[in-house]
Order: sequence, then structure tokens, then C-alpha cells
Amino acid sequence: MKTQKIILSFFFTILTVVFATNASASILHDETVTFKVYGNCEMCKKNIETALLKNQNIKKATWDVKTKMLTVVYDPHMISVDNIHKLVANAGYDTDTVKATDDAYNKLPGCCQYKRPAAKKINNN
Ligand SMILES: [Cu+2]
Repeated sequence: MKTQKIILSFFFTILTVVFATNASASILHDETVTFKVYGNCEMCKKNIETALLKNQNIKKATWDVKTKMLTVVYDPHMISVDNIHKLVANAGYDTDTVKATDDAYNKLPGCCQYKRPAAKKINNN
């Protein structure tokens, strides 16, 4: 009788551990991505981060004024890295892979109009 109880509680413990592990695995599935976003100042930082945090699938967004690196914690089941780049571009900021439209860029305050690295004019000379 006693061993039966012990065996039963043993299995119950294992079952609990398995369930708990599964549950946390499906909740804690956020991923982190870091990429370059062109910008100048604190206002850029605010614009970039605010634009991203409006999306509920983005948990954290931090842009470093000095290094120009953006770090985003997001739910990979709900939003792709490509779409995160697009959100940044829609706010007027070029990333290392997605360019903002000229329209979005021109709407930025003057202090935020960073030098666009790849916006090369075609030179016919
Ligand atoms: Cu700025």
C-alpha cells in the first residue's frame, strides 16, 4: 500500500514537471534580434521605439544613439524580422536591409534627417 502511494506520487510529480515545462515553453517563446537603423538623435530613438512598441507582438525595442543598433524582443510566431524592418522604415528610418520611402523620410523633423547611406544619386558623368 505504501509503495503504491510512493509510486503514484512519483508519477504525479513527473506529470507535473512535464506539464509545467510544456506550458512555459509555449509562453516564453520570445526572440531577440539586433540590426542597424540609421538615425541621429534622442528624438530618432523615441520615434523608432514608439513606432515599434505600437505593435503588440513587439515586447521591447531599444535603439542606441551611439552605435545605431536596434534591439527588438518579439514574438516570432506573430511577426517576422522582415516586418520589423518594415515598421522601422514606415516610421521614416532606413535599416540595413529596408529603406524608408522618401515621403516618410521627408516627414521627419530636420534634426532627424540622417545622412542616407545608400541613397546615391545616379551620376551620368
Ligand atoms: Cu532624430
